Amino acid sequence: MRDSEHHGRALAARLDEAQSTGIPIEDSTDFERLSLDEAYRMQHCLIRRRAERGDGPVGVKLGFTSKAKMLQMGVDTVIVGSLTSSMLIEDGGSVSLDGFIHPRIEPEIAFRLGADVDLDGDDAALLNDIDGVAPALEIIDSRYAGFAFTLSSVVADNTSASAFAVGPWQRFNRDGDLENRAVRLVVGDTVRAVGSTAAILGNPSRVLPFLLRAARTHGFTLNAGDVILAGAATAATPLVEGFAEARVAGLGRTAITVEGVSRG
Ligand code: 0L1
Ligand code: MG
Repeated sequence: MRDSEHHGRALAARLDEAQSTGIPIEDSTDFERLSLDEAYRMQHCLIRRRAERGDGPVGVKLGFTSKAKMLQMGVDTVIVGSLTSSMLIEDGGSVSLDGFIHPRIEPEIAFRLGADVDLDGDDAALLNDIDGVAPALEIIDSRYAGFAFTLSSVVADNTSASAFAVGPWQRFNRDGDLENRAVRLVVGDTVRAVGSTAAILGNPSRVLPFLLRAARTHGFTLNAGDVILAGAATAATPLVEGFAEARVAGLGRTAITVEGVSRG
């Protein structure tokens, strides 16, 4: 095995260990030094490790899809992470804080793929392959101490992906209007954020061409049945014990119960 490959695998193992033990990585310098290509390769390595223990991929997520977050991070690119089966919380189900480091939650729009995607298709191809849309919640949990990351380190850390819930699917109408739907996030029985789907690149459907390009460039596959989390419609807020709900006008809601005590 080449030295660089060995080093990459060792770094992926550190991220995997931080996720499974709940002990954050204090010194993330090695992850910050990665190029974007190396960071995506590390993310794929991390996902292969999960798949080897039966936690296979079930979709993808996009991050930095709001202009506000791009500006905050000083980046002009969306990032892509992988969703795996153990991250899925059943709609109406519960999750324990015990499994996280310093979790935050955000309201999202989810798309579902009705067919395997031809990555060589044109930008509209992916839009044609979407067969469902739903309100969603995403729990993000950086594996770095203090939630501190750079573009490369957060991509290596699977874009902080940690858990997600999806509400009832509705048929996706590609000409339907997902733009400017009111979004409300309740956490711990308090309304924590209100916003609009317009925060997601002006319209959540606009993330799809970005995803197709990122899939081509960075080696993602997009398969029938996959969930696509399009990005957050409001800022993320700390996850606390109690109830959490995302409600999207005209789309419905998804809710989960949060139990236990955070380790963070
Ligand atoms: O889902 C997201 O928008 C998160 C992207 C990664 C940055 C973060 O952890 O806040
Ligand atoms: Mg998100």
